[in-house]
Amino acid sequence: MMTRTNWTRAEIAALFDLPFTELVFRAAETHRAHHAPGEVQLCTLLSIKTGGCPEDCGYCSQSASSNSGLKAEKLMDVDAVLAAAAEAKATGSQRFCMGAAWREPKDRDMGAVCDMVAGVKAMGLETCMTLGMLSGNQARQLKTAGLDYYNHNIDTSPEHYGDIITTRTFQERLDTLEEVRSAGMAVCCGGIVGMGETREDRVGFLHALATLPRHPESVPVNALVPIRGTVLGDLLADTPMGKIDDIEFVRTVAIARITMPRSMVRLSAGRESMSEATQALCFMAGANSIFTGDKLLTTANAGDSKDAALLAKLGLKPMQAEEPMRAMAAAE
Ligand code: SAM
Ligand code: DTB
Ligand code: SF4
Repeated sequence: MMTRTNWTRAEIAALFDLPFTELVFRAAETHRAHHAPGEVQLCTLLSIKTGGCPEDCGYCSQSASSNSGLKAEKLMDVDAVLAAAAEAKATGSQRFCMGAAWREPKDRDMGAVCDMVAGVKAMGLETCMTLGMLSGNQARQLKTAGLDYYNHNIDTSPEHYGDIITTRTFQERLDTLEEVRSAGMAVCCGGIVGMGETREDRVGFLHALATLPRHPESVPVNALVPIRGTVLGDLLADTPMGKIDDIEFVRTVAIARITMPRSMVRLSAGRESMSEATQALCFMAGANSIFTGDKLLTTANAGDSKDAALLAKLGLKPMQAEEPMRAMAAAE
């Protein structure tokens, strides 16, 4: 059966309005129809170029316009990246995601970045990068080097986007996603909840993802990690903006699962401060991927031993490698 890409905002809003148990039940049914429900994909993140970013994303510690106190660093050496990937492989990770605090890569950095991709791929890990905007030529270079996935988040609804980021537009995000698709790579695209958005924004965010010409193969759903010195971190600490409600977060995960049935839905940033019970509800509602390891890009993550204990408690097993091209075919 073809995967639907013609969801309406009204349909998504109606899903949000369902009684919670009914919504989670429907999401769990969808999950079972398309995935092995007892398996969770493990992904590891590495910041290959930290800080000093010219973009002004209101949530991000790496923006040069934040006062997070993070020191800008140079692009890591290829060998150091490969050493981190080998460690991730040894701890059972399936995918290695490399992130750079760039608006877009400079052509002079592409050689090193492509060597990282080729080296990580040769270890038998799935490769993912997030480097900001890409030209068609850069996307093709990454594909040739062996890049399986490109992460580029739309972050929030088109209407809310300008309140969070002013240095680029929502449309520019979509343009890069198209270049990634044209180059033949799989797409990882999601966003953040808990940035002071309304429920209507959460509807608009999921609607934008679920009506892309092809659903992203991976959909990371992040809960804002509040970082002092960032616009949103300070707002959360100093005003009544408040953290996202756990139940509303689970609803968002459930609707991502229902509207994008074949995608991997990743419970991403924000897990560190989430209770085990909330995480368990997310898995029940169809989340089937997490970031493991002690660190995300610049902030703490739950950590391997905590995660292993949680998965054991819930009887969930790490997923075995999924062939990206098969995932892409399945998403059609
Ligand atoms: N510079 C690239 C870009 O923006 O596409 C890649 C790195 S960026 C840090 C990757 C994603 O991490 C962002 O799009 C955002 O969704 C997420 N992220 C960053 N800071 C976060 C925070 N404090 N809380 C939750 N998610 C965050
Ligand atoms: C995504 O959606 N979340 C990850 C990954 N893609 C690159 C990043 C989360 C970053 C959390 C804040 C930090 O550690 O700086
Ligand atoms: Fe730069 Fe990405 Fe952070 Fe935005 S989210 S400031 S583009 S590193």
